[in-house]
Amino acid sequence: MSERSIRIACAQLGPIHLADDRSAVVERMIALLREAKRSDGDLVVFPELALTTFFPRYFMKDQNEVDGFFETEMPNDATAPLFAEAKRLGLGFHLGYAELAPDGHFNTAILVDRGGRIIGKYRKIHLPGHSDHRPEAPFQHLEKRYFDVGNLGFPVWRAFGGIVGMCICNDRRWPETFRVMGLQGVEMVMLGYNTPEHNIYHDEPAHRRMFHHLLSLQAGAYQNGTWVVAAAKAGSEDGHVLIGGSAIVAPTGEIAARAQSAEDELVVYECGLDACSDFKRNVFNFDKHRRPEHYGRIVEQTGVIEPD
Ligand code: ING
Repeated sequence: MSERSIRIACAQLGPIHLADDRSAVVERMIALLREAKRSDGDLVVFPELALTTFFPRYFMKDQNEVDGFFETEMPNDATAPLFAEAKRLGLGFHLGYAELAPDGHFNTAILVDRGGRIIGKYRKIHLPGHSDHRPEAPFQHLEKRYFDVGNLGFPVWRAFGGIVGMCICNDRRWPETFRVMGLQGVEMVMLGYNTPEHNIYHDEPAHRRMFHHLLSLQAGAYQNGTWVVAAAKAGSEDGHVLIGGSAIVAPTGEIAARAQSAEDELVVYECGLDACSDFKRNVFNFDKHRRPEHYGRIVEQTGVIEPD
């Protein structure tokens, strides 16, 4: 039987400034779609909140101003050209955007098949930062203010010849994210991220941001026998620096390919899905080795309960 594989085109985006409108961003994304086609790609992974600047860095009192960063329909006038070009080129894609839905405001990612149909949706569950305005901080991180907690769980889908799932940015730092998908047999997790280089809570060297980003991807991949594809929105957005480091990580936990720049950049790699099975059948054969009867705290507790 031929090796099952997905030729991934991880599409890192450079900065999107407040002044950049969605149509200019969509043009950049269409250029990346065409490059992916030239590279014989199957599936293009765009970043989190890929249509606008990372607006949770700003405090906005007026809800109408906040809602201006959200999409009420998908596709819509701004993104229809992206859907049309992907369909014309026969490419699937992953897209992160701010979703304004009847049931709330969500930091959302969708999976679109080669025919332009939305076959999967995920809404970000781990929302970092704070909900209160912190005027003394150099920038805000108001995802807890602007987004509701995702209400779709961590689903996976049979698509592109395998079992695929999604998460978003901060989700990657929580092992539960990958494990819940691992327990559904996931073979590829796609995610976008916007990660500020500067930590406002405690001083740490910039290289450590990149280390923790890659560590999270590599651990999630290895411990669940899955490919992990992570696409950054990178570079300086109106002076606020976001890390790059878009990467494709194999089920071995090794980095198969990564971006070099902090600009629009395509990282292409043929991801052999059968590489997952070595880990799923042996060292991480969940059915054979896991002992959930001892894991109660993981779902019964939210925070830490220390011993007396
Ligand atoms: N951004 C950051 C991320 O999780 C962050 C927030 C950075 C949290 C560094 C903790 C440490 O990569 C988003 N958008 O979640």
